[in-house]
Amino acid sequence: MSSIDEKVEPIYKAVLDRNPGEIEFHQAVREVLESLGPVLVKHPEFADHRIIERICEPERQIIFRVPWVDDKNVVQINRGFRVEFNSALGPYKGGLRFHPSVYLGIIKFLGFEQIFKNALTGLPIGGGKGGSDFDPKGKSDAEVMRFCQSFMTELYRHLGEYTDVPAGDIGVGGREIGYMFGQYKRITNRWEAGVLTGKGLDWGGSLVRTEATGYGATFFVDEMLKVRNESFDGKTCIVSGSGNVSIYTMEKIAQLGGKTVACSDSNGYIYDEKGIDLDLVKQLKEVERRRIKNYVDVYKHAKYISKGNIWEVPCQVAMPSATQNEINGKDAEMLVKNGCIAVGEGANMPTTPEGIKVFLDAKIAYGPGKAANAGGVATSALEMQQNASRDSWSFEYTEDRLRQIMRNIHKTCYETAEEYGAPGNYVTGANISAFIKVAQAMVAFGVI
Ligand code: NDP
Ligand code: 2IT
Repeated sequence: MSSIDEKVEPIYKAVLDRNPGEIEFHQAVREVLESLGPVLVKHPEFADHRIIERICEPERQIIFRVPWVDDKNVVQINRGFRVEFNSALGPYKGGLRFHPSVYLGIIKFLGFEQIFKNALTGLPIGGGKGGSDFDPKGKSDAEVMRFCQSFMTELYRHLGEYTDVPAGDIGVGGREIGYMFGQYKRITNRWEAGVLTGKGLDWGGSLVRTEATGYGATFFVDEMLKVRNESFDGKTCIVSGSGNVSIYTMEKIAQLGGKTVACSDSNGYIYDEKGIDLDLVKQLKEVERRRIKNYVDVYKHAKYISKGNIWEVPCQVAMPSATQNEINGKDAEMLVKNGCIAVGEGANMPTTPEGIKVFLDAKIAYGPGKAANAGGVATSALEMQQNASRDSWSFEYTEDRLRQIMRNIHKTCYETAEEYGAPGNYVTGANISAFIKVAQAMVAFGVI
């Protein structure tokens, strides 16, 4: 781990004391605070206004009971969260995660990251995140519907197109957004498109939103490669996960001439030296909701490695697209040793601090999540824009906007890193440029 400036250290200590046990939140805060020492030298007004202290404290945290009845008529109780972290730049914006590991510390790390990610998009969105410890795996469609309806029956009062606009994340896709939008509409008697993003195309959704995070992350890596006079053409790639972000990362990699040979789920990974057949992955995951191991039922030449470590597969480009802390220091060393030259994070905080250090020391192209995966939320903001004007844009136009946004994010991070004496360090570039944007708005608003 690198060090925190002595002026910032007491702020980090206070975060640890005030948020005991929330280790993922501590990790996310530390990574940003490590970049901020030089910012306070150039902008002493941020210290005078105690901007860092304020940014680390969510504006509002909502925790609620989510009771529902399963198919056996048994009452189940889950816990729901929405952390409305920062609204300096726009309404709270960020996804909902349904996964058994969810607790306040996970939602706070994600909400904190989201503030800076959203600032990088250049679009008017603040940062928030929510979710539940509900596990959608093995649940029937009717159970998922009843859960989503109960979740929204509490959450709706906190939402609104100018207040807080959720979307998907792990375990929340088009189906869940549909159930939640339906319940919001029923309770409020308002057809308010701008209250959720990731909607279906027939009822206010945007083309490209489904693809956006994966496409955007791949565009970001493409930009990093261009700086090095490289491209995806002919590169062997590894993409962890096999959900929304992973699938559309693999799709764009293929379109840009790369070959993905491995992807995974929480049980194991598949290796297909001929290149993953994406139509089959989509059929298994999006249509049939099955496991990635079922891939080898169709392709006998491919291998399924149960409980294996996907990062042991040699590659030139790695795109972690499953979950937090999926690449540790040893994995990072293995990747670098095996010839990996670029890492683009589709997932949020997938690399541990030790892993990040390995990538930065090796001077490979490393695109941190808050920059590389910002295409999803950026396209959510484009969906809000279409909803506000009751318009819908073509696929080509929307993808062009996304590509341009990712180029701009890359440029901003690259130039800010140079300006602050850390050329090529996209972590520094992303943290500093995003922080300054949010901080300037907060100074303008006074003490609120
Ligand atoms: P999905 O639910 O569609 O897919 C998640 C994938 O990751 C699945 O393959 C899942 O495997 C795997 N996974 C989830 N949790 C774990 C775990 N604890 N250990 C190992 N594998 C795990 O989610 P998304 O694709 O939407 O999200 C993936 C990542 O991208 C997350 O970090 C999310 O925060 C981030 N992200 C998502 C955006 C979006 O627009 N959806 C935008 C920006 C970032 P299994 O089925 O076995 O659980
Ligand atoms: O982590 C993320 O940026 C998301 N899950 C997408 C958030 C959004 O509002 O589209």
